[in-house]
Amino acid sequence: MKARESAPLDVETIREDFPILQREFDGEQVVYLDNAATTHTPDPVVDAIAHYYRHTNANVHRGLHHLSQEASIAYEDAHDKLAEFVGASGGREEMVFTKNTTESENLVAYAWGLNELGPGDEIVLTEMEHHASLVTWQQIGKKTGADVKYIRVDEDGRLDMDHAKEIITDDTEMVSVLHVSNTLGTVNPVGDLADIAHDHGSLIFVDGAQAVPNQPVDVEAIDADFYAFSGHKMLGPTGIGGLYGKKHLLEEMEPFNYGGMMIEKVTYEESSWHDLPWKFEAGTPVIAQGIALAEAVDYLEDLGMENIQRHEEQLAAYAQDRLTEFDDIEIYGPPVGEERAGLVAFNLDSVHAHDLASILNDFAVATRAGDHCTQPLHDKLGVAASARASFYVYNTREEIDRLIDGIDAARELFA
Ligand code: 7TS
Repeated sequence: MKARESAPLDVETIREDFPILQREFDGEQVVYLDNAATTHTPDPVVDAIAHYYRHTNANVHRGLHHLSQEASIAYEDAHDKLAEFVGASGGREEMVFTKNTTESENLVAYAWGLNELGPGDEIVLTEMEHHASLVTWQQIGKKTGADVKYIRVDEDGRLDMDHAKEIITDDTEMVSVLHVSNTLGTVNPVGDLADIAHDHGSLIFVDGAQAVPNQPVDVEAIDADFYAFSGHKMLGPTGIGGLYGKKHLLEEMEPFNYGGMMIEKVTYEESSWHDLPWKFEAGTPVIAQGIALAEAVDYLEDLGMENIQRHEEQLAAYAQDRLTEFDDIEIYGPPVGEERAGLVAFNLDSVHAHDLASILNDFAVATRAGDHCTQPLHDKLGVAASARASFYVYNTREEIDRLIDGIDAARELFA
C-alpha cells in the first residue's frame, strides 16, 4: 500500500492487515471504537516483532558479535525515524525511548522538575489535562513547593486563551498542556501557548498522546521544549513511548534512572553519563518495541498523516451528526463544524455510561466508559463518567451506524 498524495484511505485494504477486526462475539463482528485507549497492530508490525526475535535478538550494547551489532543499528535507527516523524531535526539525540507518555511525563517532572522548581515557582496546566500530566506535576508541585495553576476550559471545550495569558507569568517555569484532549477531542493551540510560555521564560511540555497518531506533528514548528507520545496508540506495540526534548535541555538535565547503559565512566566514587539519548535509557532498553514502532511509522507514512487526519475528522463529524439526531444525548467538546479530533465523548440522559458501554458490548461494539483519566474535567462537566467512541484508520461509517443502533437498543431497554 503506497501513499498517494491527499487520497481517501482505502479502508477495505487497510482492514486486511488487522485480523483482529474479523473477530466475532455471539455472531457479531467486532466494531472497535476504543482507539484513544489503544490501537490495533497491523500485520507488518507484528511481523517486525516476530522477525526481530526470530532472526536478530541480542542486547544492544554494541557487542562484538553480528547479532548485537545488527540489533544496535536497528534500535538506533528507530530513534532517528521517530525523531524525523515528529519533526525533530536533531535525530536520535533528541528522541528518548520510554515506556509510554506517562513515563515521558515523569522523566521530565523528576529529572528536570525536582531539580529546577522551588517555592515561588509556578507550573501551569489545563483543566483538560490527562492524569498522566495532572497527577505528575501536582505531585512534583507538592515535593518542590511550586504552585500548580490551571488554564480554564470554556463551555465548548476550548481553552480560554485570555486566561492562559493571565496565569502564565514570569513566575511560571513549566507549562504542560495536552495537544489533543482524549475526552473533549479539542485540538489545542500549542504553538500559541509555546509563544506565551517562552515570552515569560518558561518551558513548555506538550502531551501528544492523542496527536502523534492522528495528525502531522512538527515539534519545531510548535517550538515545544518537550513532546511526549505512546507507541501503542499509533499502531505500535505496548511498552514503548517517546520523549522529544530540545538537545540543550536534555544535555543539561540529570538522568531519570541510573544503572547500566546510561554511563560513560564509573568509579567507586563517581559516574559520568553517556551521550544522548542513551543517558536517559538505563538498563536493557525497549529493543523489539522500538524496532516495531519504526515499522508502525512506515505504515502510517505510507497512508499519509494528512489522509489519516481527514479520515478521522470525517468519521467524528459523522458520529456527531448522528448523535445530535437525538435530544437525549449530550456531547462534550467543540460543537459540530469546529475542529475536533477523531473521538466523541457523550452521555445518554437515561442510561449510565457504564450501562451503555455494557449494552454496546452485547452488540460487539467496543467503546470506553468512565472518566478517561480526566476526573477533574468530568467533575467540571458535572458528570462522573461519559461514554466515548474513538476512531482510527480502519473504522467506517457503517461501524458508527452500529454504534447508533446499540444506543437505540440501550434507550429502549432503559425506557
Ligand atoms: N495523555 C493523553 C492525552 C492520553 O490520552 C493518554 C492515554 C495518556 C496521556 C497516557 O498514555 P499512556 O500510554 O502512558 O497510558 N489515554 C487513554 C484513554 O483516553 N483511554 O485509555 C488511555
